Amino acid sequence: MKYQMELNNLQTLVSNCSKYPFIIGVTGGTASGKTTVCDEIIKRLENKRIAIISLDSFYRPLSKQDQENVSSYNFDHPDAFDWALVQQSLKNLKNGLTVQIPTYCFKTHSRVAETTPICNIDVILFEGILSFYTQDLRDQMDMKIFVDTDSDTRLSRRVMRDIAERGRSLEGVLYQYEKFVKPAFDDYILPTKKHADVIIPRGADNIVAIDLIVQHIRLKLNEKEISRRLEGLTNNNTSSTT
Ligand code: UZR
Ligand code: MG
Repeated sequence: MKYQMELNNLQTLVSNCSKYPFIIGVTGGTASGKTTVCDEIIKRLENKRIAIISLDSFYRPLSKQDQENVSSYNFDHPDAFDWALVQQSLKNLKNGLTVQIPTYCFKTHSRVAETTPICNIDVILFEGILSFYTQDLRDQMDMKIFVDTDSDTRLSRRVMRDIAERGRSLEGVLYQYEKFVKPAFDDYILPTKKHADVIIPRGADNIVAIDLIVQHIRLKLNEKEISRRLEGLTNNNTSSTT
């Protein structure tokens, strides 16, 4: 009897702990360090059931006409993303379902046949320049992080990265930045900062902020574990008393 009461109390205590994945949205301007922040979080958690999902995977495939004029296509505008698919994917993940993440190819500007299945995950880091863009997406997130890195730093990183990794010219990178990247940051990305729970100044250099975030995630994972064990206890108890 006493055992049952204690069990009921504990159950009430953790009833708000979701058995489903803890979803963390990570946003910020281009080259702010979103991916690095995610990597640093994963490194500290030593928990294998963590996945990073990138909004880049949900770019819309380009039409033939857009492919022909690809230099004037705006990849930083919200219209470039398949919001219906990304919203449905995050909703399904939140409900514990297996989701196939599309693979977008930046060479052909299309989706390739191969997808990445995500299932049995405790923590999902959903990162991208517009990952807080819709209310629907924000509603699925348990924590929202805005990586706030100085715009000069971001531009210089973007220049280095696009030249080294994406085979672009300096002129090309600066043209794209002025024409698309910067206006999209001002019009669509910066306004989503108000939705953040945590704003990280200096991005991945901010070890204190990353450690604090990791502590919070650990707490949530512990609560989830307690919830799981309690459920096991309850099930055992029910089956042994019936
Ligand atoms: P982040 N992007 C590329 O240019 N090529 C790729 O293969 C992947 C992304 C660009 C994208 C956007 N726009 O400006 C930016 N384009 O990277 C978003 N074209 O990614 O937040 O990591 O900078
Ligand atoms: Mg990135």
